[in-house]
Amino acid sequence: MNDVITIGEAMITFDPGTTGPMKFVNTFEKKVGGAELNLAIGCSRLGLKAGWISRLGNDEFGKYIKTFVRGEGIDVSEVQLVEGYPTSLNFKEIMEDGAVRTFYYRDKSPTLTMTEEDLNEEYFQQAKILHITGVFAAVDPKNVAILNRSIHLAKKHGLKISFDPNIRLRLWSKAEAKQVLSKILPHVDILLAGQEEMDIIMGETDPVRIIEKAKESCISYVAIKQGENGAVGYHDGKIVEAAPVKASKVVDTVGAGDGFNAGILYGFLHNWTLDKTLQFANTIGSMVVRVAGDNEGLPYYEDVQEQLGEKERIER
Ligand code: KDG
Repeated sequence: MNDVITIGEAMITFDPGTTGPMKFVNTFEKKVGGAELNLAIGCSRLGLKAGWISRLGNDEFGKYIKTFVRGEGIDVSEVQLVEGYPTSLNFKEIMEDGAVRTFYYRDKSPTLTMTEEDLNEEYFQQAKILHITGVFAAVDPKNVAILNRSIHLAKKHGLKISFDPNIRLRLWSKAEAKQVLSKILPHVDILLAGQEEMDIIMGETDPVRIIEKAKESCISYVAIKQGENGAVGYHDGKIVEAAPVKASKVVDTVGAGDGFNAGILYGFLHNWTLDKTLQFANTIGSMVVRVAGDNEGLPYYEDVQEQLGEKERIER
């Protein structure tokens, strides 16, 4: 049984060999990225069983990503390689101060070949949490029907629905994001979001107001990500403000939110207190930003224990 299943597109991520404007970068390192996939990797490294539903091009990059994901211990039984749709690409720009921009080549995404009928109901019967994000909806409007069907199957089989708006303004406008994502909110059990995203969807930036509105939508678990300022959570009638965990160095912030989400889902599945879960998730976020790449910095469970001082770190 999978603890967490997720649906989304992955891309070959080209990480710049040097900082500065992408147009002047001459060397790139081939890596893998994709918000939902990063979440699955984060969960798997922590020791959860994760499954990923996707389509990749039947090309060298698609084969590489599938092998890489399988190597992370993720269930790829619902990942297919398709003809005629090349695996998507993402070039990253990282400035000296850590500011990141992404340049997507994902107009003909292999996930365009997916329909809601492709979702395997049995897969949903064998899982505890369905994690979905706004990236998949933004890749193509027809993916909204796939997300809706996945929500239906998740509800039918008693899965909790975890949702991160993950609004990518390179893929759609604020108005489009609000229109689609506000309709997903009433189905959500676990909301994992940034304040700016909730401003777009709800018109609120204040965590307490966001939590109040989330409660109106019957969302029972909320974690508002505030990056270097920590996080605010809500569960069981309690609001908790979690102190920030300072990163020793910020190299690349991409993937930190996905790592945070993995930490929250881990704490949720282990019935941890909200305080403990938020601290765990914040710690993971601070570990991700120290490493270049969308998922290379996602820690294993024992790495987080060492970082939290719960386990001795032996260097040599
Ligand atoms: O959350 C990080 C992801 O956004 C990144 O790995 C790839 O930009 C990306 C996307 O759209 O999924």
